Amino acid sequence: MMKGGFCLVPTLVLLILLLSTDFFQVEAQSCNPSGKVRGTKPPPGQCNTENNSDCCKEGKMYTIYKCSPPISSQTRAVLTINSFQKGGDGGGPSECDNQYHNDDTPVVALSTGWFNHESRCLKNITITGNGRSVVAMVVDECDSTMGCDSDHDYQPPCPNNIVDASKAVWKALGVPQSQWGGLDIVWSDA
Ligand SMILES: *[C@@H]1O[C@H](CO)[C@@H](O)[C@H](O)[C@H]1NC(C)=O
Ligand SMILES: CC(=O)N[C@H]1CO[C@H](CO)[C@@H](O)[C@@H]1O
Repeated sequence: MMKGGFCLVPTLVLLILLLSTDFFQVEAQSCNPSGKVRGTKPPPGQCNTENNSDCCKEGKMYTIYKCSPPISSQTRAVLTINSFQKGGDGGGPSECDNQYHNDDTPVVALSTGWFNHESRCLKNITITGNGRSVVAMVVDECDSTMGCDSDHDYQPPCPNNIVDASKAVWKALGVPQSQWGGLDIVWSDA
């Protein structure tokens, strides 16, 4: 009896290992998660919920990434909204220049993989969505590798396919204000 029981466990472990190895081989060309962070409850006064910013939920696990999907001439992404002004929901000043930016200027933050260690800092990208295009400057990183801490205003880690844009970008694309928040777009280096 006991012998059979002992045998079953290693067999299952082996099976799971084989299955997960297969899975990672199939997914190898794309971008895999690098882990998870556990949400902590924002302290009072933290996490600016202006324009429906997401706040971390205590105990919830959030997936983190060090990479983003491969870049093409028309890279698909999700456009989100952020304030780059002092006191806005973007937390501290922008990583590229340590400055705040007026939300009436077209500026964006890119997910960590696309931000690519500041290599796109202060460069322009062309964003196409809603049938229009706009040129915007990259000023910040939308951090996919961490979140749910004071540096990130207790917001969850960024997904790895985000162009996080000031309201000027949304205006330029002609998206009605009631729909600002999540839009499928494509972007390319300008
Ligand atoms: C980016 O675009 C802005 C306005 O469209 C322009 O003033 C600026 O010179 C551009 N920057 C680069 C690096 O091309
Ligand atoms: C992030 C952002 O664009 N914030 C806006 C939220 O909504 C108010 C009211 O419409 C605007 O004044 C903020 O600029």
